[in-house]
Amino acid sequence: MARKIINECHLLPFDLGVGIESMNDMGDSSDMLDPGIETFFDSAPPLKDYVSTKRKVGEFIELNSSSSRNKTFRRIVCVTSGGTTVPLEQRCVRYIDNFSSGHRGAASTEYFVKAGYAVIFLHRRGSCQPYCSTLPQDPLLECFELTGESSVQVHQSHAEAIKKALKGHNSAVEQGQLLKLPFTTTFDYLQMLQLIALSMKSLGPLGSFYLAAAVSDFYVPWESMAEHKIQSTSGPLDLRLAQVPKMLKVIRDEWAPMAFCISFKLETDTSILLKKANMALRKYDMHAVVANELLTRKEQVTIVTLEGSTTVRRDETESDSEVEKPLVELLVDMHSDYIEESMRIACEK
Ligand code: PAZ
Repeated sequence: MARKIINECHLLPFDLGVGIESMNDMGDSSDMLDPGIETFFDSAPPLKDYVSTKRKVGEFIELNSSSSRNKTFRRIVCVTSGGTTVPLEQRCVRYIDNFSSGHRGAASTEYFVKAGYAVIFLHRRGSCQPYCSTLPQDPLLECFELTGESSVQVHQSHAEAIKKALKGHNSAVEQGQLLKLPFTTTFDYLQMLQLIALSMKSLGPLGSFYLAAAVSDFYVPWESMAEHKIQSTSGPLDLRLAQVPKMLKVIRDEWAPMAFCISFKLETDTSILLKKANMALRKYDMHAVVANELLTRKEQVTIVTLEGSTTVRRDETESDSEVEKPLVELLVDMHSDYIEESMRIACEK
């Protein structure tokens, strides 16, 4: 169980002026960005749903930080999940993909909601969804049966699983604790992450990032990308990929400097995993880096912090237990300590 009840954040000594108006006045942070980041955003095709996404995020934050809700503020975590794609053509037929089923992000979202958080679930379109892990693997149509000319019912053998999934999902949405936003490309993902982070800036330490998405390290800049389908008749394909600028440090330095930030490090070679996680922790000024190895990622992960590292494991005595349960519980406790410490410092000022 998470050590502290987290809805007890009554009036805080931070500026939580997160009305829709202030969301709209987020300012243009581009003058502060490093040139690689500026180039990336300048050349990216604009987000199709920018206006509605910004509105949804603003309303979600407003709902969960509104003092009209019994003068309590919910913590908000942005969980990123799934892999980003790198298109090779502007009218995309082919793309490079990053491995991630989205299970980590989807399962973690459920545990964050259970712990009282409001979750912005920024996920790869079509990847695993919260509350859906127990749904039958059968093709969709095999879950239902026709019971008349115009009536359909869930097949008895799947009824319990679907009822459980619906209950969990609907309750999270009705309580205003879940906002699902899909991305496909690295361009979409990073623009959405920026929008969300800037919107969460005013939450101070109550905001958090749990960055489990597998984000491409390389991309084809939009202006050097073929417009139409690349023709195989032109012979072998030479590709030059530019490096995707690292955005983790920008979240800490500019977009949402007070937010509690957790990133993930995936490796296939265990001998370099902890070293790489430690490097990321320091280089990007994360509060914690979750280190995981591809084959054992569902069994155990190691949380690396400046104070040391802790390995958490799935409870092997329970067949359906998930490593995300102890992982999220530990991170929730760390977030509680971080908020307490931030409040203490703010009160001393
Ligand atoms: O999505 P999934 O459950 O199949 O896998 C999760 C994961 C390995 C993508 C995630 O835990 C992770 O490490 N993400 C960051 C990957 C990276 O190093 O970029």
